[in-house]
Amino acid sequence: MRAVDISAVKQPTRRPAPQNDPLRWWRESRFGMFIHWGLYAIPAGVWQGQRVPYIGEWMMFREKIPVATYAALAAQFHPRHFDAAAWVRLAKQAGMRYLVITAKHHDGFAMYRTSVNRYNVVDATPWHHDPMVDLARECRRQGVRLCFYYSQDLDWHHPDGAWNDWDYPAAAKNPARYLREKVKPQLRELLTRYGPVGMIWFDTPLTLTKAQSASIRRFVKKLQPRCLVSGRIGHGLGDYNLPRDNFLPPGRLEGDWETCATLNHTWGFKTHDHEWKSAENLITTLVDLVSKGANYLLNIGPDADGVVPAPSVQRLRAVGAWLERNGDAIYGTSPSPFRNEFSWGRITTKGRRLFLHFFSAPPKIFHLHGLRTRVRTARALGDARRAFATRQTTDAATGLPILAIDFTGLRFRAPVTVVALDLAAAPDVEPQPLQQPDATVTLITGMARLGTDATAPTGRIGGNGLTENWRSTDDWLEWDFTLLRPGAYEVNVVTTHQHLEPWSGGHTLRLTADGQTLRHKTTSDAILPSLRSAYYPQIATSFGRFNFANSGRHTLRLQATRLKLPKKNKTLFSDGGMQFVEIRLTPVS
Ligand code: FHN
Repeated sequence: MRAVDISAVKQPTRRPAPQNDPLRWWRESRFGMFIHWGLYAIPAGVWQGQRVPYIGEWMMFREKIPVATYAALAAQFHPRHFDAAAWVRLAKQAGMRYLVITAKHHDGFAMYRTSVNRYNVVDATPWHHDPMVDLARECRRQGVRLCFYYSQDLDWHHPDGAWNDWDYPAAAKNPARYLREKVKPQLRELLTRYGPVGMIWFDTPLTLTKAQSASIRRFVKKLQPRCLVSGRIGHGLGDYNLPRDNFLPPGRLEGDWETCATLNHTWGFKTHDHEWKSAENLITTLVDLVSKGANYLLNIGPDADGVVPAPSVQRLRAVGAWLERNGDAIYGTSPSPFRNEFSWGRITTKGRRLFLHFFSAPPKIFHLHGLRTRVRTARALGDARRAFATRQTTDAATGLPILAIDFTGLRFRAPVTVVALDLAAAPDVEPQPLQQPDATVTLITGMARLGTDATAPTGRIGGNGLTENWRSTDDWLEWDFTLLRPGAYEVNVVTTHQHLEPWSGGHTLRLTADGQTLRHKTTSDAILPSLRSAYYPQIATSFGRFNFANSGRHTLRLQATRLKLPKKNKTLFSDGGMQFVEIRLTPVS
């Protein structure tokens, strides 16, 4: 199956920060609504009586539907229940601060009035109506930023757009003409007819050159200088980064990120996709992403009548109810000062405030390792009357600062209870991996030193927190970490893969620490029960045990001695190298 390679997209690395930064509203928002709505909502995943696998909006491509046949769907598009005010209200109720709607998806059909051709919702449907006018008005009225999704490369309707080779011979395609005749004129319409646009959410850059992507970016900025450009403009030219769809990173990311995600599995409406993520899952995912420095752009796929599926509405309202109480720990926050996740939950910060997000009831005496800043008070969010007693000490053997909070009387409210710590200064933490109060140590890729036995490494530590292009046995990753308890530790290595790709295991890895060596092949021994595993299974391989005789600083190195790389160097979803995530050390009883 051909699918979309987002991993190949080079991402921007710069982080602009001036007061007047156009990214400011986006950083403060943290949570947005994605809407996939188009002609694909009519077949809704069923073509000629057959359920078509894969995401609904890819129907035309999957079935290689001729342009004329697909275009005929437009005659059926008459969404009697479309209600822009209700859609925007739903975004507000969910606590979402911006809205990104498909103005043109890969099928090439414009969901707004365009003068470029008649293949649009006003000219080609019996509805004869431009929903973007209503949405722009409602977004303005209700205080939500309006943004447009635009597929700038894949276009299965235009003869020069990418990836329709069943109607148009690939060799005859002229992408420059497609940009000139369709993309730019349509962007001009979007950026001049609907008032200020928060962002153009470009998607799936696969064939355009860097110069072409740059010219699209310039075009947008000339028309609306403050309009953002999503990372999927390609070639590192976006204003912020996007990982692959539904991706949750293993730890905090550097720079500005946004994960876009589905509520079930499809983006465009499908009648038979009923696997809805629970409200608990959505809330913890929001917390997880924000704590790691990423926005959460969560999708709804209204049906062809304009109705948002009831399970989506119900779940979004539940997220909104949680945000109503806990929004202070999400909006306008910065990511956790610690790079790693915690088994108990996540952390966000705002100035001198640290928010502890508990995913389950904390123990009566809760410990946090590595916070150097003095804590003044600890209070549950939404219940400021009770202050919890805190005590800060230093571990004599390692010098590690340890905070203890007495949570007697804390009422845990599922799925996430937030406790705010007011600090004497902005949080300052130990930067290296630390043994956690539950005695585990996790060594994530993002906290490693990259080195090589060759002159320069072939592999990289990717911006998304996984290894990239890991295809050399010369390269290694190394961590210094602090251990409080000497003893024997089980060692698990975690690798991953994209859900539509097979896992590539069978690499032989060597781990060395304290003069000991463990060598093993990556085998799928267990899939970690992690939020991350839903789309990117976190595959753990047991490597055996290390014995650490002393507490204090230790160093562990990982190096491949044999990599089992796929014959095809690059696949659509990965660069073909080993996708390493982390090493977990767990004390033996
Ligand atoms: O191919 C598209 C897909 O249909 C959907 O729009 C998602 C949303 O991020 N983007 C592409 C796949 O990554």
